[in-house]
Amino acid sequence: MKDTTPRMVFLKDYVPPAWRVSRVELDFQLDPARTRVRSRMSLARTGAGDQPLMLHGQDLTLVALSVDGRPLPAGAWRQEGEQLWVQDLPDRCELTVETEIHPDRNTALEGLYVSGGNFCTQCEAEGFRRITWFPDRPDVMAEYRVRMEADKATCPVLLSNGNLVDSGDLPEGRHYAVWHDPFPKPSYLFALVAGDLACQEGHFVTCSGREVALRIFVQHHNLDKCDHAMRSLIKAMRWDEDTFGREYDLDTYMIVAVDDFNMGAMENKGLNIFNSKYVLARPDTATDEDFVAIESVIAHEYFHNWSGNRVTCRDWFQLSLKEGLTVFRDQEFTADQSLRTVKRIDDVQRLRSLQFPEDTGPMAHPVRPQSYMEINNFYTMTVYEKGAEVVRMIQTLLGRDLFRRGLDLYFDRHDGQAVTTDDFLRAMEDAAARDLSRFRRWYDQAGTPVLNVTGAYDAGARRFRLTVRQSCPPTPGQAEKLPLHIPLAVALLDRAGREIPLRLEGEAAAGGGERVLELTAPDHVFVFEEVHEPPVPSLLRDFSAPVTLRYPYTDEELAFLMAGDTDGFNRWEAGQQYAVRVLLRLVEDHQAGRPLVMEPRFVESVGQVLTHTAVDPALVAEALTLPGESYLADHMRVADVDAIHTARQFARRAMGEQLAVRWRETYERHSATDAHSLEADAMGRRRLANLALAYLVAANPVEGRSLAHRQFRDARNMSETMGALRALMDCACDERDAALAAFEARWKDEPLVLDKWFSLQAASSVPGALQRVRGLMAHPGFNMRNPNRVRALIGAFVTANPVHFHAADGSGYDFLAEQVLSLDPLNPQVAARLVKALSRWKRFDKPRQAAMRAALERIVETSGLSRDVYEITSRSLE
Ligand code: B3K
Ligand code: ZN
Repeated sequence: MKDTTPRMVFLKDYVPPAWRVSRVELDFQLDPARTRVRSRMSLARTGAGDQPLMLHGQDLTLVALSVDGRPLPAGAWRQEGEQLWVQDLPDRCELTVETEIHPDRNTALEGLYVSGGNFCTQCEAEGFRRITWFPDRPDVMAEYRVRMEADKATCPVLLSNGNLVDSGDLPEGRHYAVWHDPFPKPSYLFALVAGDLACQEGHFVTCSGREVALRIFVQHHNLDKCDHAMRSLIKAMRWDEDTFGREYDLDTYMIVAVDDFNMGAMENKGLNIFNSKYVLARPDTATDEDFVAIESVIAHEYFHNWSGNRVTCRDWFQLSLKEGLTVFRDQEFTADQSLRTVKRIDDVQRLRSLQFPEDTGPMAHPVRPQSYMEINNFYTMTVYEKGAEVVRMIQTLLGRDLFRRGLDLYFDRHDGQAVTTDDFLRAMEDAAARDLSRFRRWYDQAGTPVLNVTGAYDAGARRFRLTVRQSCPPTPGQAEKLPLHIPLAVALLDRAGREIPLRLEGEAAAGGGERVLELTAPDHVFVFEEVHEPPVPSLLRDFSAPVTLRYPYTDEELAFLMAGDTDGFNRWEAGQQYAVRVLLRLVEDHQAGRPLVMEPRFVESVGQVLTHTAVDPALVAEALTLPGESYLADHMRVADVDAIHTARQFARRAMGEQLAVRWRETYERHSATDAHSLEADAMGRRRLANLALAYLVAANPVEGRSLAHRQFRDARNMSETMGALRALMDCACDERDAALAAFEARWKDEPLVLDKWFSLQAASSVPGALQRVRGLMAHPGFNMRNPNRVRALIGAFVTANPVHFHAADGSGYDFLAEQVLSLDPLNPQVAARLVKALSRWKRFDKPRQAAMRAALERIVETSGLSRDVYEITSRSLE
């Protein structure tokens, strides 16, 4: 059992390791029920003194312990929970530990476990300690040699990090393989795979002419779904050379897809292990979003080879050092493969709908947290997505060239080391000769900063004054906030929508039309000269900082920006702000019992976007998608999920009805797109056609449904199938039931496809959602031990079905508490993710608050909770 005593780990308590491990030799006798692991570590004391050696271990049966070949006497070591202390060791020695583990009983999916009959591992963050006793911390980097033995019939494939150096047959149907990884690495990057897998081969020639063998391993029946992953990997490798000068370093690069996996994928050196969701795709099984997600995750894990593996983290507080930087890199990669503005919009939407809420909840933490109870709880949107925004701001402040120079210096200076976010910033400062001391606060301060901006035009002096005040709301443990260094990209637009050349007071001549203003103090006033007419400011262009910006635009100004801002991101942003306003007015009307009326000017603005054939279809689709229900809820003092749902549905219907002719034209124009092209343009057309279909269904249920039914029946790929199903999902009708039944019959043996079917139903707003979800838990395709299934069904219900999850009778909350408690003993990581859906209870009305609290209390009072669930639940109740 995992030790569940609450403990806190603090960044301020960091001490370097007292012992180094230069080499490890691991020997695995693989057996699902009982695996023997022998580990021989070459140890050296790092400093003076006689500090004992400390090893981590969890759920291990210790079989033997010896030093330099001699068994350790009983008094020379002691075990306290998950720590083992060895006293009086010579300054240099070889320590051998033998343990026994039970992969087939490992449902937590950390350490060595069995998935689909194959062995695989997951060691980040602290999973290696479930394999053997070891200083399981990222600043202990060692060279690994791994020997494994297994049954040849069930495990013909034996893999580990690095290069294969030996293999052969053994008596009794067993065989062995030996792998050596020449790059010293922390234990969290260790990986082992053994099983019966098929392999797709590819190859890559690096910029210096080295040949790299690429191998993707999957279960045999999935071999026809690997082409896209292979193409994505090759693209990513080329792109990282071209864009950041990063070359791959081993002779092979392997990816293994497994069905049971807690997260998306893992960047183990030379042997990535992936959730099969981010590898497998065929046009009939995967949507365009799936194809894009696969390309991006494959790239992300590949990019970690430099940002994470060659240069790694000193301790887990530095997690964003590798994650924020690597997310930034994968975002840039995707932007280069598609439409940059669309990618930026998608990323900002993700940040605002998932990270901003984190910043206002009980788990709010800085990009570099100062403490944790369970590190697995800190693989968060803040560490990943806000971390990426922080890196992006550095690029904005330094400019692309200096940023690139800074990155080169960082990789060069720290290759082979375990370092900190401060080291990263120092490399940037040194390369660019800039002082980023105030900027550093982004790493230490939690919360989403707010920029209150006002503008005043002085016609006589032809001046425009922009006043900017920054503030940041308090977060748990951080009542007072300091001003941050914020890049604010701005332009001033004249009546014709042109950028006015910018000249700040005191400057000799006007520069270009866009400027990055640097905020460092609580208040700033910027005076622009020679402004010949009252301008409309375009602020925070391309979302130049992860902040909330408030400017008192009129509706007319928003409509103007929506139609013609020269910054593509801000065109979308103006439309969103306008939509939020219109929808919140509808919410108020609904709450006050007034009849709902759609604002004609808004519909007109939307209609104009729809007629703009020159704009990319994907951008049109972005612009015409109304803000989501939870994003709207974040704009209310007390979230009213029912009123929001009603208002949004009303707006969709009104927009559908009033623009029906144009939706119809749009649908017809774009639904004829080449069915198999994965070019950005084709994907954009499909997205827009599906959006048009959804509006047509909202506007005219009878006609719309038959259109959707036809699309479902004639679908040429999964994007068309899902577009039709999504359009039907919120109406209780025969077409919906028939389509769901047909989908299930066709895909019941493809778990990843069936997940879509689970999610659609879990997120549907038609009455009886909870009953359906409960019913689906008994479906033969559902399995509580599989994280993808849990997320597809239970996860989708609690995150994507606000009306039913927040049902006034509290039934959704009771259901979640029940599921968390039954999942926690099996898989704490996944259980802890689910419980977060209850954490922002303060956002709701009193009766819901009480019901959510009661659910949290029921969880926290249960004995034997994992640290993962305990931390989130108890902090939510504070
Ligand atoms: N580094 C892994 C995440 C590990 C999560 C551990 N709970 C995947 C990634 O970010 O690339
Ligand atoms: Zn990552």
